[in-house]
Formats: sequence, structure tokens, C-alpha cells
Amino acid sequence: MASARIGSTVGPAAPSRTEGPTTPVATTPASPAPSGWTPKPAAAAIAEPGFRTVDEGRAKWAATSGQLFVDGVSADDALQGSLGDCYAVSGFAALAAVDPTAISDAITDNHDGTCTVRFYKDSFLGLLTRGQQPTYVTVDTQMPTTDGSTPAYAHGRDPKELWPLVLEKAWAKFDGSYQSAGKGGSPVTVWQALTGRSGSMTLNATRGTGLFEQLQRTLAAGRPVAATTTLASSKATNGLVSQHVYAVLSVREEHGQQLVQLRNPWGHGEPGADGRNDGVFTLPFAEFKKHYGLTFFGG
Ligand SMILES: [Ca+2]
Ligand SMILES: [Ca+2]
Repeated sequence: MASARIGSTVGPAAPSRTEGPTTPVATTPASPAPSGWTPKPAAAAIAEPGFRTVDEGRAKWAATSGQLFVDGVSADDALQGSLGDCYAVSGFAALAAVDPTAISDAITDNHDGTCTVRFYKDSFLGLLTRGQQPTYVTVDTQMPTTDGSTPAYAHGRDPKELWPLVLEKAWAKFDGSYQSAGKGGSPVTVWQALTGRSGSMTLNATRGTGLFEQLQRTLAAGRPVAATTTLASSKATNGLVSQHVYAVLSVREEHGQQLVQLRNPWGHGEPGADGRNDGVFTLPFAEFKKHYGLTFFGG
């Protein structure tokens, strides 16, 4: 069941890098910082053969420059774009919340305009043995954009931070293509690939109070958690997006009330009004159980 394709909602388009009050980011800086990621020369920078985008024919591939990490890895770094991979972006965010080095250690900057991501693959080692074998996926800085500079798919909250684009591209390559990765999936599969540990999935309706304890226990152990809303959860009624995977960032008990903190991978869009529309919000556990049908636990 862990490999079932579930969350395939897409995020809104990224704000244009050339509009608004934000400082435009040059795609080809004359002298990138030593720690920065230098795009390959245009002649060498082509998308790998067969590496197709969902917006085939419309998306423009363009070199992106910046730094792999800005202030390390954190849960709010990655914003989902117009690819149906909420399960993957929320998987990244959930893992970043509890074990950021699991992400930073998996990505190596080759300092030649490419990065290599280590994923673990479940493979047969012998007649009766199986294990997690590392497999390495190298991607370049060429990313699908909407206009030659604005990332079409996952991107950084900070436009200079590139790990969300790199990790999503590597995940897409590992999964087969952007088209394949964008058909939905399970965060458990993403975590297994990044950590080598298998996880589990639970149907919330069938669980009693044990579910909150499992949330507490899993997060306290530094293992990621995510959850998907049901079909009935509607943006129109409660600010939640239906059939959308959210990262579970933390749980706590306050004045006897059990609370769950969640994050929309869009980086905005949330029920209630906590004063900051950043996609991060808190629900009473009973509301969480009502609106979220499945919970994913990383191993
Ligand atoms: Ca960061
Ligand atoms: Ca918020």
C-alpha cells in the first residue's frame, strides 16, 4: 500500500521572478559565490533524453543559479509548483522538520553544475535476503520554467535556495520522469528512498486514541509524518484542500487539548487565521482525524 499513488494535487504557479517587489534573480551571474551552484554552459545544458515535463511543449528548460542550501534545510524551504507531487514536497518538508541532515547528507554538489542525490532502493541481495542498496542520481541545473526563469515545479521559499528543485528533479528521474512523479504517490516511498528505512500508513478512521500517541512517538524519535485530506475536505468550507498531502510538523498538548501542526506544501493556504498565511497551521486532533483520512509514518 505504501507505493499507492495518492496525493496528486498540484500547487499554484510560482510567482514570476521578474514581477513584484522581490529582487529578480539573475539566471547567469557573472561571478557566482564559491559555495554557489554554477550553471553549466548553455551548450552542455540540455535536459536528459527522455526527461519529459508534464507541460511538454510549454515548459522552457533553463539553467537556474543559486546556492544548494541557504541557512541549512528547514521544513518551510520547499514550495510545490504545478506538478502533482504534493506527496513528495510534503515528504521533503516532513523529513526536513525532524531530520534535516537526512536531506542535506543525501545531496552532493559536484561543483560542475550538477548534483548527485543518493537514494536507497529496495533490492534482492540473495536468495532470501533483501536490503536497501544506495543508488545515485545525478541531475544538472536545467529546470522546467514557465517563462525561462520562473520555476514551473518545486522551488525554494528563498528563490536562491536550490535543494527543492534539485531533490524534486532527482526524485522525478528516480521515479522515471516528471510525468510519473506528478501522478501522485506516497510520502512513505519518498522517505524510504531518502533514509533507507521503510515506513507505514494508517487509516485514521479505524484508529482510536492510539493515533495521537503514535504521532507523538514517531515525531519524538525524529521520524517524519504526513497526512492526506479526504475527498470531502473542501477548500470552500474549511480552508483545506481535498486529497492533498500535508506534512505533520509537530504535535503538542495544551491545556488538556491535543493539537496537530500541519503544513500545506504550497507554502500558503490554511484554515483559520493564525496571523501568517504561510501554509503552517494548527488543528485540534479531533479536527485532524475528521479531515485527514490517512497518516503516513516514516520508519
Ligand atoms: Ca534553507
Ligand atoms: Ca500560518
